[in-house]
Amino acid sequence: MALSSRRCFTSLPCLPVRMPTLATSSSLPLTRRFLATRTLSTSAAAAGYSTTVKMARSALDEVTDTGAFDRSPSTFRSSVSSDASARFPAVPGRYHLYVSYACPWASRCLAFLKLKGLDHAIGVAAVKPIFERTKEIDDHLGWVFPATADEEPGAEPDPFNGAKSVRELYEIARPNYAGKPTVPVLWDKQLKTVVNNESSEIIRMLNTEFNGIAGNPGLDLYPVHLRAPIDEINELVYDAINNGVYKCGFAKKQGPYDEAVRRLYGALDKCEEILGKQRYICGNQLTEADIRLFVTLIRFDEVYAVHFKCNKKLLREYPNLFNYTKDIYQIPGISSTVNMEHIRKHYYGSHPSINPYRIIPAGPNIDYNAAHDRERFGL
Ligand SMILES: N[C@@H](CCC(=O)N[C@@H](CS)C(=O)NCC(=O)O)C(=O)O
Repeated sequence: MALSSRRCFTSLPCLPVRMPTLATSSSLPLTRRFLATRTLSTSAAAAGYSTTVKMARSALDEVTDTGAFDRSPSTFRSSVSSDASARFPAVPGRYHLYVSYACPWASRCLAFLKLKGLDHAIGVAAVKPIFERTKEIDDHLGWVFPATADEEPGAEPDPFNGAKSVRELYEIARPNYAGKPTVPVLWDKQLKTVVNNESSEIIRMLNTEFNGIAGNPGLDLYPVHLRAPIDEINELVYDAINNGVYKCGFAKKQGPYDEAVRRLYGALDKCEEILGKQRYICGNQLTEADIRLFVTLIRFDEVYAVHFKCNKKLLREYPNLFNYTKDIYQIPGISSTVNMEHIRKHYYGSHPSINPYRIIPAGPNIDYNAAHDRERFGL
C-alpha cells in the first residue's frame, strides 16, 4: 500500500497514513448525519492509524433511515451589500461565481447574472460535469475542475485559487470544512472566502444589491407588490418540484418515492392550470419564481423522467408547462445558461448507485427553440 500524506480535516493529529479502506456511508447507522464521520476500517485501527476521519459529504449521503432524501441546509450565508462600507460591498470584479452547468441551483444564479446584465461584473467558472474523486485519501466524489481549458468544453480550471475541486475551495474558506461542497459558490476574491452557497439568497443579492453596476438595474424579479404570491409559489415549487425530483430520485424505499411522486405531480398539475390562465407563474410579468421553476422543467424530460423515475407524465405532455419552458428558454441570455451536454453527462454519470454503467439514454433531444404559444397572453 502506498503511503500518502494526509491533509487534516479531522480534529485528530495529521500523520502520514497508508490508504485504508473506508467504510461506506451505507454501513454507518442511518440517522441524519450532516457532518458524517466515516470510520476507518478495523485493519487501519489495528495498525495504529487515527480511527475517525471527517469526510466531505455528497447528496447520496442525505438519506434518512426512512429511505427518504433529506437535503442538508447550506452553510455559508453572508450577503453582498450595496452599502460600500459592508464587509462584502457590491463592487465590480471582486466576486466570482463557481457553478456547474448541470446544477439547477447554480443555473438559477447564472440566469440572474444574464438577466440583470451582471456578467461583466461577476466572473463565472464552471466545473466538469461528472463527479470525480476529490482527494486520494478518501472516497468522496464531487465537483472537480479540469486541468486545462480544453479538457472539457464548457468547463475551465479554477482561475484564482488553482483548486482541483470545489471541496478545496471550501477548505480554503474553512479549513475543517466537512459538509457537502456544493455549487453554486459566490466567492470573494479579496478575502478568499465563500460569501454564500445558497442559491435562493444569491439570486436575491443579484437582483437588488448590484444595481449600481448592473447593465439592467431596472429589472426587478422580486418586486414588492408580488412578493406574497412569489413566496407562496416558491414554497410549493421548491418542496414538490425543485427538491421533489431529487426526493423521487434518491429515495431508497418505495413509500418515500410514492409520496414524492404524488407531491411532484400534484404541484405540476397546479402549475399547468395556472399557466393556462397567464403567461408567467405569478401573473403577466417574469419573476424569480419563473426562473426557479424553469431550471427544473428544462431538465425534466432529458434527465429526471428517466434517471429520477419521474415518468408518470412527461413535461411535453403538459401543453402549458412545455410551451412555458420554451418561452423562458427563448428569453435573451437564458439559453446560454443551459448546457444540456453537461446536464445529461452529470446526472447519468455521477450517481453510480442509480446508474452504475453510466449509460446516457439516447433521447429525447427536445428543441426548446421551437415555436411556442405563450404570446396568446398578449405580452
Ligand atoms: N441549497 C443549495 C443546494 C446546492 C446543491 O445541492 N448543489 C448540488 C448540485 S445540483 C451539489 O453541488 N451537490 C454536491 C454533492 O451532491 O456532492 C442551493 O440552492 O444553492
